[in-house]
Amino acid sequence: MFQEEIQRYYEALREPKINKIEELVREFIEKHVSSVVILNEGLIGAMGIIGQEFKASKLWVPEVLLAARNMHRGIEILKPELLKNNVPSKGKFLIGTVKGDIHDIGKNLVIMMMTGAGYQVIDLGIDVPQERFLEAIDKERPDIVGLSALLTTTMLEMKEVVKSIPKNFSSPPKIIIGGAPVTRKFSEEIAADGYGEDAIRAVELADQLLMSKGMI
Ligand code: B1M
Repeated sequence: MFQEEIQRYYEALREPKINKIEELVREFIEKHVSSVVILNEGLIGAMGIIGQEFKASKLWVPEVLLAARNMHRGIEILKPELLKNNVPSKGKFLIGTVKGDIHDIGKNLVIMMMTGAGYQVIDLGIDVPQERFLEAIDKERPDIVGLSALLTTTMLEMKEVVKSIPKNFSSPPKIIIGGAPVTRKFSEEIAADGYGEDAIRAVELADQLLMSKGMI
């Protein structure tokens, strides 16, 4: 995508009127731009600029909240395009954003991609404490558990959840983690089963883990 096009996504994310982002995403779908390009370069690219401006205190929380609302709407419009290659159910995937963290755009993208790839998804939402993960794992018996975190502080909460799961279950699910501050190194340090750099890699990783269990 050209810089001017990313700029249009940026402007649409900043716009109080929600129809701007709706029109822009539809325009690009009609122009046959790949849905993955619209997502990664348009929407996520523009949100990256918002993030830099937020960090530099050029934007404030209400403006970022507005961008998040618009981003959710843009993703909603893109969803049918991203889910076009629907396949039969592969396994159960339980996911949540960890305690203390309310960021959910990335988590929702992971959910969308996992659903599209044929996983049955249980979404625990945001700000999910360790006990809630354990209760839900006990009840739902997922094949894979996903943890998302966007803050360097809440990343540490992932460690606690990862530590507690094998202690509580004789046949524990595989655990994958992700979110902007998370790295492969960190996932190794806390003994998670894998790290998904983005939503598409999260699906690849889940497939690999289920394959290693002989499930797909
Ligand atoms: Co927040 N925020 N925020 N924020 N916010 C960040 C994360 C920050 C980097 C901004 C900055 O300073 N540059 C910064 C964190 C700094 C740090 O810890 N290092 C920050 C801060 C400081 C805060 C507050 C503390 C601000 C304040 O109140 N003073 C506060 C914290 C609230 C809390 O959680 N307790 C806060 C609040 C908010 C809003 C509510 C305003 C809003 C969130 C709205 C919402 O999510 N519904 C918000 C937003 C929107 C952002 C930025 C601008 C954008 C995040 C985003 O949605 N990105 C963000 C800056 C940035 O990241 N550039 C920022 C797009 C999204 C698609 O990417 O979530 O990374 P991401 O998901 C990716 C991958 O990471 C991956 O897949 C996705 C892409 O395919 N992924 C996974 C994610 N989860 C995965 C799980 C997996 C696998 C892959 O497996 C399970």
